[in-house]
Amino acid sequence: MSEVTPSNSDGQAAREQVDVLVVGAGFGGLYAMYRMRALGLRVRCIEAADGVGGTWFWNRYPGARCDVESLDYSYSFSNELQQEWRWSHRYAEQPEILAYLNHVADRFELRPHIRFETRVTAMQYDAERATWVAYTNHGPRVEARFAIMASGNLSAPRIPDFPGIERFNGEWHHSARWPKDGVDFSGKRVALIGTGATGVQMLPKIAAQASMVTVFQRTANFSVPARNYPMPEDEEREQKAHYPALRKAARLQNSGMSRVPIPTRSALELSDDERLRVYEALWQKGGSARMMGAFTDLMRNAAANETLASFVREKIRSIVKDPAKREILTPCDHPIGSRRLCVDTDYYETFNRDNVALVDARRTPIQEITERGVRTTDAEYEVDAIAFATGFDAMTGALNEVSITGRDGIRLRDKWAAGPATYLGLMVHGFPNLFIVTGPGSPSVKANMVTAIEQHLEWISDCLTYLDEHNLATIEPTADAEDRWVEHVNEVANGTLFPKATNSWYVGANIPGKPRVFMPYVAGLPAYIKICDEVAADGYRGFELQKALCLVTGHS
Ligand code: FAD
Ligand code: N01
Repeated sequence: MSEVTPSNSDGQAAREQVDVLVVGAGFGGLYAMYRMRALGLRVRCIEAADGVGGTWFWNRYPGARCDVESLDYSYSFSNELQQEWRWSHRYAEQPEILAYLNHVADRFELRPHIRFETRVTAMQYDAERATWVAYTNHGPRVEARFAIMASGNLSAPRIPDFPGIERFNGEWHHSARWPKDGVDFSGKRVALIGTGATGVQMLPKIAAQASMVTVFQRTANFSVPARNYPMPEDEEREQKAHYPALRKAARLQNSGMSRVPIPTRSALELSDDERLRVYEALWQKGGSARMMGAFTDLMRNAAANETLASFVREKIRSIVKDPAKREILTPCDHPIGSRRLCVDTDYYETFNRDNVALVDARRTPIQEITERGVRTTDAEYEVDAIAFATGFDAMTGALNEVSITGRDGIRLRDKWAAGPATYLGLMVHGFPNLFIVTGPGSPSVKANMVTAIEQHLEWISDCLTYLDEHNLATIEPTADAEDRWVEHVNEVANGTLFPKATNSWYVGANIPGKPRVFMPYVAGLPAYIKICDEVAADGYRGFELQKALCLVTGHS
């Protein structure tokens, strides 16, 4: 499958030559291998974990599950796979999604391509040979014509730089590095730091076990109920009867989901009573995509958005009994949906338990971790364990953790010092033949990620076929195309309410010092797919295509 050249004095293989390097073996990396192999290319995947699954390998915290319905949050590329695989619930839990991804790796014989427990530490482009050289923390370096970064956009976990963590006497874990054997919180006092999508999933599970949970919340988020249920046979049968058509339909949806109706009217067209009935029905049905997709203008018009925001605030107030907790939990500083809308099971209800306390970490920020627990500006909270649900260096973290050097010695980290710049979220000027899956400037995190991942890898695979058919050696976006894409991404975002949340990870605000740039492309998946398809049909408009030494410029 690959050529390994032993060249060290101790006989250890020093260099492995393949056609395509894939970094990461999550949803993205697995499909990348499948597609590359289908093109007859030699592929090597490097994965830091000791198994496949990516997100679903690492995030083993209690309550972890998807919030896109599993019938949608799954691969579409094999009809046999989607017909045969059975999801137990509307939203599968982490172990089931991990089992699915293991099944995919086995079924399509992808494991032999993967080198596990190995981290890519640096990558360097050798322009003379038009080759990427990837250095790893052990084993041979990998040399490949093409590199696909399927390293994930929520895969670089982040613990805030609280001083003192090393002297804490209890145990502590980050949600995305949760122990495989789980954590027994029985009878323990637990601090839960962070109330994003992860924290809201964790809390009810931890509270059911621990003697006391103290939740540290900095920003109050909106959350809506999941209303998970065992998969009804008729629902599954119906989906499977029309699966190929439904998967196509998913790509015509901003959400990338087939099971969410496309909105047709403004929230402001309805009377207050009619609108409330719509929201109430959606609240009972559960799920965030249906809620945010109820009307055409929820993310475009502040008044429309406020109708939903006030509905959810009322729900929170009606559930949480303690007036002080209610006040702290009620979001008031951002439009609903402008930070990621959380999906929960009994999150707000859990604050009615006697063993759950809430600290407003905006009013009294966490200062340090002590031997005994967590100290804020006004108190020390003694605990036996700390659960960090403090998120990720999102979108750019995993890419910047690798020292990537492109043409003419440009380092990706330096190039992105003021914020990431890509063309289509897929490629970067100065970094030929390096593809990013769900990169900044792509819709990725604003859609069903599996749909977004499949679309990216199909585009990449078609692109490699084109290069081959036209005897082209390299592809790289022009500086101009990249600049215009970045402008377009910003322009689209500025036409929505997303930038109103100035403190979300969409703008990198959770990482001190990270440039505040809105990173996802929010025109919706169909608009994005249309642009990608047109670019390809137009001879890869905006890209420079190089044939051995002669340069062919795709017109733009
Ligand atoms: P990942 O799954 O993150 O995989 C990246 C892999 O690359 C990892 O295994 C990592 O170890 C490896 N890697 C990174 N850097 C290196 C390196 N330098 N060397 C070697 N290996 C490296 N999305 C949805 O659409 N719906 C959901 O319901 C949903 N739920 C989520 C729940 C959680 C808890 C989280 C954290 C995310 C969720 N997401 C969801 C987003 C999720 O990340 C994507 O859906 C999807 O799993 C991403 O797949 P990926 O292959 O692109 O990246
Ligand atoms: O991370 P987050 P996450 N002091 O960044 C807080 C996906 N996902 O792991 O909001 C105190 O959202 C921080 O506070 P603030 C999904 O895309 C999906 O929860 O910055 N608190 C916040 O409360 C999601 O959006 C699913 O003010 C501090 C929390 O930590 C993404 O992953 C499930 C702090 C981090 O929240 C990330 O979610 C889980 C400090 N110094 C995840 N620093 C599903 O689909 C940070 N915080 C179901």
